[in-house]
Amino acid sequence: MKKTVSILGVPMWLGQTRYGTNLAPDTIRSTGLVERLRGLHLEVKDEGNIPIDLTGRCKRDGKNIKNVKTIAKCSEKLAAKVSDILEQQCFPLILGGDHSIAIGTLAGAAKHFNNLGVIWYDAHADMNTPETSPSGNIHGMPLAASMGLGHPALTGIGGYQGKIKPENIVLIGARDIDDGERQLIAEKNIKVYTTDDVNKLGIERVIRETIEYLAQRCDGIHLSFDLDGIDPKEIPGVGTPVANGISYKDSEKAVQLLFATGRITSAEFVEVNSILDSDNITAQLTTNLVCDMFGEKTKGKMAAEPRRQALP
Ligand code: Z70
Ligand code: MN
Ligand code: MN
Ligand code: MN
Repeated sequence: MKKTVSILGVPMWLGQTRYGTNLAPDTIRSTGLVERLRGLHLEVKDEGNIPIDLTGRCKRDGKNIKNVKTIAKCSEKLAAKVSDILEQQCFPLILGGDHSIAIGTLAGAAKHFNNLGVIWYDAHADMNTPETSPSGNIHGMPLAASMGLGHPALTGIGGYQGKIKPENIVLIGARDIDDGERQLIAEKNIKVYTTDDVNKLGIERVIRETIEYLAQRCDGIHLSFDLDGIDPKEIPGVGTPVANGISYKDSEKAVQLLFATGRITSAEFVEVNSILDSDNITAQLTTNLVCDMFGEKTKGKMAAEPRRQALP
């Protein structure tokens, strides 16, 4: 069966403080994403953007958490939409927006699986709670919220708690981890590959180990790709650049290898900031990355019909 790719934009920026991530879904589209995916003989449906209500915007709704009501509202809409897309047997391709949107994506996706695995490709762990967060920014909290930790308005999205089990998470590229996050990672024994690990082991091995690790339990895998996982020298348009990132070349290889396993059931690309970007280069590279994921540079056929292949 040929799967339809359903593109959904989430123009959210209130998970952090820099305006501009809200523009990314459309700037990414403007670089020709839909046309290129169709060029790979994929069925593509552009579902447009989730409407975001900015009228209720407030700075701090509670203790050390910003814009929680607006983000919770958006997350509910997104969760329902992602769930619909999966119900229709389509592949959700979500374009952020800041990383707070993962709360909604995961709430919508996880209920379709017994054990949804998550690959968190990011410079950050995004595992803070209002108690541990240095910023109160919700884009630093989505993975904790998805595990059931943090503000109840976020952990309860979709009407259930604990979407993702800690043993079904792999972090790749993490290199700016806060104390509270470090504690949580140790306590829950969460698997982490830093950039140094990637450089030492090679990206092929990291991806092979990741899939082997998750495939023990998981019946679906979501790829949550924060562009700041890539080195900021190559990806200028992100709000929180962190040095010593994974190279674009390795990242491209990573998404190709992951998708080629046939086990990735949804994906999101987040944190592109079109105001901080320079000449849309980050939006353009994001489009390239998405197209590479679907096999643009490998085998055209693999894109339409991902097969389970042995990894190198
Ligand atoms: C920090 C916080 C973060 C993304 C920055 C930063 C979190 N750990 N996440 N950029 N995508 O404020 O919680
Ligand atoms: Mn992130
Ligand atoms: Mn990040
Ligand atoms: Mn930090």
